[in-house]
Amino acid sequence: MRHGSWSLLTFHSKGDQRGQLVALQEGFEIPFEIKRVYYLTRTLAGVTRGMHAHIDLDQVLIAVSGKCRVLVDNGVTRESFILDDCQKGLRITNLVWREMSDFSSDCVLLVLANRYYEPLDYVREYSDFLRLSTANSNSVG
Ligand code: T46
Repeated sequence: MRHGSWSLLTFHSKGDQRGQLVALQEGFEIPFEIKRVYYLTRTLAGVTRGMHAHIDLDQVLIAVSGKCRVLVDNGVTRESFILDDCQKGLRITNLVWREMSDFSSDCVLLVLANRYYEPLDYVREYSDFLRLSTANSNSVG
């Protein structure tokens, strides 16, 4: 049985008296090949984003400024994280339903992904997600 999974990563800061610097390298701090970087900014108050899962996508979400909430759900377990620290990244693997909400007005949510943008990789209906998640967990040993 294998369901989608997530984990919280911690990044070291190379800070000194001038300020902070966090470096992210493929294969070191980021445990996959980085094919795409995007960021969510200026999300309006009260808005919920996401509300989908991916069939084949590994991502790390980092609030480099401000904060937001990320709810993750693999069809069996759900967990809610407040991302408010640029030294923390939430890694989300395949077949995890995600909802991002409670964005502060200064929130910049940086996302690193292991694949190029592919609209067909999105699962936008929760019932489809549950069906795929169950089928996937039954098909692997
Ligand atoms: C995810 C969460 C965390 C592109 O053209 N290229 C891209 O790489 C992406 C990610 C999006 N887009 C276009 C597609 C839409 O027209 O940007 C527009 C907004 O995307 P979307 O509504 O999918 O954004 P969110 O905030 O709901 O979800 C995004 C990612 O799409 C998704 O993969 O995991 O952030």
